[in-house]
Amino acid sequence: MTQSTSRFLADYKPAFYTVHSIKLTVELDDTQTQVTNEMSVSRQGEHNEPLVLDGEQQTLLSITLNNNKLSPEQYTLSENNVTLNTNEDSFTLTIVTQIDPENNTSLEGLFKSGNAFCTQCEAEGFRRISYYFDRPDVMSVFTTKIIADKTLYPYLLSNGNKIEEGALDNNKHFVTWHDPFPKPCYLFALVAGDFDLLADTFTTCSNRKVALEIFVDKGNLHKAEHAMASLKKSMQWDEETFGLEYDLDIYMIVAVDFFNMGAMENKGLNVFNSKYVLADKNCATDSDYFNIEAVIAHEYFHNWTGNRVTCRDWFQLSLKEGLTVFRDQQFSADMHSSAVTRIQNVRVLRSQQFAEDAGPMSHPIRPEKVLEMNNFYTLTVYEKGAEVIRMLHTLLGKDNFRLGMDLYFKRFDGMAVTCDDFINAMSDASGKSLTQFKRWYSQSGTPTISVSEHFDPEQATYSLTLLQRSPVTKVQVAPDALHIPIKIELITDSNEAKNVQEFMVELTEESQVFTFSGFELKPTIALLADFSAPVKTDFEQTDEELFTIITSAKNSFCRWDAGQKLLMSYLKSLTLMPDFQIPTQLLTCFTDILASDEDPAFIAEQLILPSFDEAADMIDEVNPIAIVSAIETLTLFIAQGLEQPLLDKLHYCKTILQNNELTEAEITSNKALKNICLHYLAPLEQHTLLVEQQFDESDNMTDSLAALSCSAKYNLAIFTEQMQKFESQWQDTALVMDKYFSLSASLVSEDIYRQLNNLTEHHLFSLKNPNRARSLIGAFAMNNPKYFHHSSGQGYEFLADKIAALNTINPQVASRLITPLIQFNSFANPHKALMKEQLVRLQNLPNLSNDLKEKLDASLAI
Ligand code: B3K
Ligand code: ZN
Repeated sequence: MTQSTSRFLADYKPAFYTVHSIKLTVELDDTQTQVTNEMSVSRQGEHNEPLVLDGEQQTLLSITLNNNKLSPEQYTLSENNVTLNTNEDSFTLTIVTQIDPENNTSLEGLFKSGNAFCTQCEAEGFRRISYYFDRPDVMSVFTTKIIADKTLYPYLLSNGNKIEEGALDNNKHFVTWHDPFPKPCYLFALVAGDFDLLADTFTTCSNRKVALEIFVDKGNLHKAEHAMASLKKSMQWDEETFGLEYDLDIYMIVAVDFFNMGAMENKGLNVFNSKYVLADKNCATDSDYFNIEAVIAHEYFHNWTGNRVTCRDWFQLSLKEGLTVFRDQQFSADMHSSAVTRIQNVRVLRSQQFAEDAGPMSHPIRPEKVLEMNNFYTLTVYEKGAEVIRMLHTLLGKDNFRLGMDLYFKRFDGMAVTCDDFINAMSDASGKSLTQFKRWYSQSGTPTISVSEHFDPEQATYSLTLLQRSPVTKVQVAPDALHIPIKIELITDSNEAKNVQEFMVELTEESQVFTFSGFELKPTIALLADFSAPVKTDFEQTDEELFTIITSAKNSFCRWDAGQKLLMSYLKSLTLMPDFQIPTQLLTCFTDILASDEDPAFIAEQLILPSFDEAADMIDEVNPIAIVSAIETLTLFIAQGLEQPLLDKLHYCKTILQNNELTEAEITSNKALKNICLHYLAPLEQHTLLVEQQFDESDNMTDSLAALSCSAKYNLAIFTEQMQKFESQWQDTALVMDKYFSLSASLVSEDIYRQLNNLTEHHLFSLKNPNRARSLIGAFAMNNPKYFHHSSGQGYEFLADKIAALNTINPQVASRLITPLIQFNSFANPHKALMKEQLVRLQNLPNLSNDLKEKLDASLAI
C-alpha cells in the first residue's frame, strides 16, 4: 500500500532538513539484505518541523540519533515514512533496515537481475532501500560500502571512485566507493555480480585519462564493443559541441536483463537494459545499433544535464529529459543522416506523443499534478520536451543557444533547479525575451495551425495567415497563444527551374498575417521545414502542390513530409470510403522517388506509409479495422502498380550490397531500401519466394527480421517453419528471443489468440522479465492492430488479462502496457465500448497499484 493522493507542483516547499553526507553499508543477501544508513543532517532555517523520512517495503531494525538508540515511542512509523522530533540543529542519524531483493519483482529499489544485484532509484526507488529524504533537491555526498560473498559477487560497484577494498570472514569481501559530487538519492546505484568486463580509456580535452568499464554477462564481451565505441563518440561530441568534459576518473556501465526501462544515468555507474548495450551483426539489427548508440549517448549526456545540474522537484523532469533527448537527437543527427534522424524523431511524435497529448493522461511537459511519478516518464516530457528545446535552438540560433547553455552551467552547477531557471538563462544569455515561450511548459495538447494564403499579383505579394489553436480541456479552459517558430520555404517557377526562398516567422498572436513581397507568381509553400514546431497543420494543399514540394523543396524534411501528407490524405479517404479511387499520379511520384539519386535510407523513409497510429490520430471516432484495410489497400495498390520498379530496386540494392568496400552508412541505407521493397512485394504471390530466399540467405539480423516480419504481416505459409528455425537457432540468446516473441505476436492471422495463449505458456516466457513481457504483449497491442482491435474484443481482453497479472508483479510495466486501451475514446463503437469494459474490469482489481489507478481514473472519468 502506498499513498494514494496526488501531489501538486504549486505545493512545492524547500526541504526542512538537509543531509551533508551519507554513509551506506549494504550487506547483500538474497532475501535479507541489511542496510545501515548513517547521515549527517542539518536543520534548514529556523523551524520546529518534525523530521520525516520516506521509506517503504522494508523492515526497520533501529534508529540512532547522535549515538542514542531511539525506542519505538520516540518515532512514528507508517507505511510510507518514519517521523521523529529533535531539538538538535545538526546531528547524526543512523538507520538500520532490512530488505528483500529477491522478491522485489517491481524492479524498483534493490532487486536481483538473474544472479546479480542491482538498483533502480529514479524516481522514488531509494525509499525502498533506506529511510531518507527521497526528493531530488536534497543533495548529499555518498560513501557506500558493499559487503557480499566473494565467489558469487566478485564485482561490487557503486558511484564515484573506489577508495577501499578487502577480504572478510566467511568468504565475504567488501568494497567502499566515494562519490565526491553531491547528488540526490535518485542517482545512487549499487551493483554486485560476476561479469565479463570490457575496459578502455578516454582522454578528455584537459588531458585526463578516464577509465571506461562495461560489465556484461559472461560470454558477451564482444557484444559490448559497439557500446564502448558509442560511449567514446559521445564523450568527444559533448566536448566539441557543448564544451562539456567528464568529471570523475571512472565511468562504468552495467548491462542487466531485468530492467523496467532503457537505462539509468546514475553518477559514474549507469545501469542499462542489456537491449541497449549488447550487439553483434548476427543478433542485432541496424536499428538496434542505432538505438544503442543513442541511449549510451543519452545517459552519458545526463552527466551534465541531469546530474551536475539536477531537478528541484519531479514536476521539472523535462528540465533534464527534454534537454537530454534534444542533445542525443543532435548527436545522432551528427553521427548519421540528419534528414533520416529527424524524420524518425517526428514519426515518434506523430504516432505516439500526439495521441498521448490528446488522450486522458494529457499533461504539459511540466506536469502540475502527479499521483505516481513513474507515470510521467512520458513521450510528452521526453519527446515534446525535446521539441520545446529544439524550438529554443531555432529561435535563438546555434551560437546564442550555446551561450545560454554555458550560462546555465555557470549559474547552476551543483544545484537542483527548475525549467524556468533554464529558460531564464537562455533569455539572459541571448537577450531574447522568452516570457511567452514559457507557456509551452504549462499548456498541454498539440496546437493546430490553420493556414490560409492570399496572392496579390498586382502588388506581387504573397500573404500567409496563420491561426493557432491549442486544445481546450477540463483543466485548460482558455489556452493562450504560444510563441511558435515556423520555418517555411516558398517555391516558385523561374525559367523552367525552381527557385526556393527560406524564411522563419515567429507566430506569437492567435492569428497573424505574414506578407512576402517580390512574387510575380503564386509560390508553393512548404511549411514547417525541419518540423520547426510540434504542431499539426490544417491546410489543404492540392496533390500538384505536394508533388512540387516533393520534387523541389530544399529541406529534406519538407520533401518527405509532403509525401506523407499525400499518402495520409489517401488513407483518410480510403478509411472513410473504401471504394475511393487512388489517383494514379501517386505511382508516377513513387516511380520518381525510386529513381532519384537521394540517400537510399531517405528514399526508404519516403516509401514508408503513415502508420496505423498516425492515421488513427488524424481521424475522429474511427473504426480501427477500416484503417487497417485502408493501409492494406494502399500497400497493394503501390505493390501492384510498381511491381517492376520495386523488384528492380530490390535487386539493385542487393548488387550494391555485394561490394565489400561500402561504408557502414551505405550498407545500412541500402539494406533499409531493399527491405522496404521486399515489404511491398511480399503480399504478391509471385514474390513470396523473395521472402523465403532472403530468410535462408541472410547473414545478418536486419535481413532475417525483415523477411520474418513480411511472413508475419502477410501470414505467409512459410511463417511457422521459419519461426521454428529461428527459435532453435536463438533459444539461448535472450535479446533475440524477445524478437521471436514480438514477431509471433505480430502474426496477422485469425489463429493469433490461440498462438498468444501458447506463447504465454512457452518455457521462455515470463511476466517477471519486462523485456519479455513487452515483446509479446506490447508487440501484439502495438503491431497487430487488426487483431488487437478485432470486433470480438478478444484482443482487448488478452491485454487486460496480462495487465491484471502485472499489476501485482510489476506495476510500472503494467502501466506502460495499458496505453492503447486508455485511448478508447478516439475509436468508434463497438471498439470503444469493448475497450472501456476492460478498463472498468481493471479498475475493480483488488490491490490496484497507483500506477494503474492514476491512468484508469483519468480515462474513465471522461
Ligand atoms: N532517467 C531514466 C529514467 C527513469 C525512469 C523511472 N521510471 C533514464 C533516462 O531518461 O535517461
Ligand atoms: Zn533521460
